[in-house]
Amino acid sequence: LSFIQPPQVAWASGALADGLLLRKSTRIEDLPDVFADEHARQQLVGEQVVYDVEMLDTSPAEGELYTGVTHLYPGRVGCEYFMTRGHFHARREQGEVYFGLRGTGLLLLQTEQGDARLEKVFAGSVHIIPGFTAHRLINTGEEVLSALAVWPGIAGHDYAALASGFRIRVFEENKTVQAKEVQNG
Ligand code: PAN
Ligand code: ZN
Repeated sequence: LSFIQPPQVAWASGALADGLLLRKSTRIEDLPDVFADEHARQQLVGEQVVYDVEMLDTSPAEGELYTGVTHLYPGRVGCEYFMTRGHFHARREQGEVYFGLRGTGLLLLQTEQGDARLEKVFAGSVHIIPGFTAHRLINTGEEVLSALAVWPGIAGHDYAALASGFRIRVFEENKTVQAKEVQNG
């Protein structure tokens, strides 16, 4: 018998290798109305990538799991740190696990009732995202923030439910990280 060579994640960089990868880049122009300062966002429109997601091309069938790495680049729109769009799962009850690989940032979690909290993300951090909980990564550091995620193939993404924004926004003010509660967006 021969031994199967599995896909690989390089822990230090988060780079995935083999396993029929899918890649998706999200740029500033793909994120209208996501940041508080829409005018500042429009000034940055160009080819700037905010984050890349690499995924293993595995089955979406019920019971199967997806594996992906998000690389969220350092940067700000106005004073607000670069972040992912963020979503609930279309199948609300489905959870997910994130593992911090490199860089520093925050994972913003928000329930359907609107209760929001922030977990620190760093190399080795483990984040249990329960069902019914929206999630967004925020890069508060000066390096790339990379996180490995595992989630159910049937979970799906619902971006519309939080189109008007999460309850917390994170800004750099006086060289420090400031999280602010916002009313609606
Ligand atoms: C992640 C996210 C990834 C990109 O794989 O999809 O970080 O964020 P957005 O999907 O919010 O743009 C995940 O949570 N999957 O379920
Ligand atoms: Zn998710």
